[in-house]
Amino acid sequence: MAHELIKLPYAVDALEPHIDARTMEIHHDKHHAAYVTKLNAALDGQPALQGKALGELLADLASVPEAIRTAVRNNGGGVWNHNLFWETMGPKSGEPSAELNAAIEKAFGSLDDFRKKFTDAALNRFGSGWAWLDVHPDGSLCVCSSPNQDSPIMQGVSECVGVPILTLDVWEHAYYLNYQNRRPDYVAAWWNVVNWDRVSALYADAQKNA
Ligand code: MN3
Repeated sequence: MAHELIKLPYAVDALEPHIDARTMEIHHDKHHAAYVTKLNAALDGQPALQGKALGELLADLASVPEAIRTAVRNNGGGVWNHNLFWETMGPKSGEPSAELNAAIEKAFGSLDDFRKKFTDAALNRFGSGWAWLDVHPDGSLCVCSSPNQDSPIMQGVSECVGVPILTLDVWEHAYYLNYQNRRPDYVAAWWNVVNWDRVSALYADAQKNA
């Protein structure tokens, strides 16, 4: 069972002017596709691992043979993280559900305070990586960032562990064409395309599965 490149849930130009079509095209069709290809190459000849769902595989990297562990961590993380990234954006931003909003207020004080904290995590991530909003097993929320393609679902690897419900790619490939070195402008624009309906649904799921 090979892993597949998911389709974008909207047109490549749907997030304009905040994220331009050319960036979306290259990011999805080239960068994300390459992670899928390299993940499948790493798992070649490993039927037991190929049969696992990606999230399950990444949650238990210790069970992956050492010879391919780094390739699975980097490329599997690259596949999983981008899947969530595409899914939690959209042309219609909306607002958090009442339940999610209450959890945000409890953890951060207000939606604005949450935005500041998440933005800081995205801006302070040195080099390439991701910012995250995670749900802990007790339903509480936390914000963190990770380097490279690491993810909070990677137990024993990531410093921040939890169920991610929102993520932001801060690799330069995510913004360089339109924003060049201006990561703060990219992050500010990205808030306009956060798909709060989807993030709220993921929060509800994370509660159910806790
Ligand atoms: Mn990326």
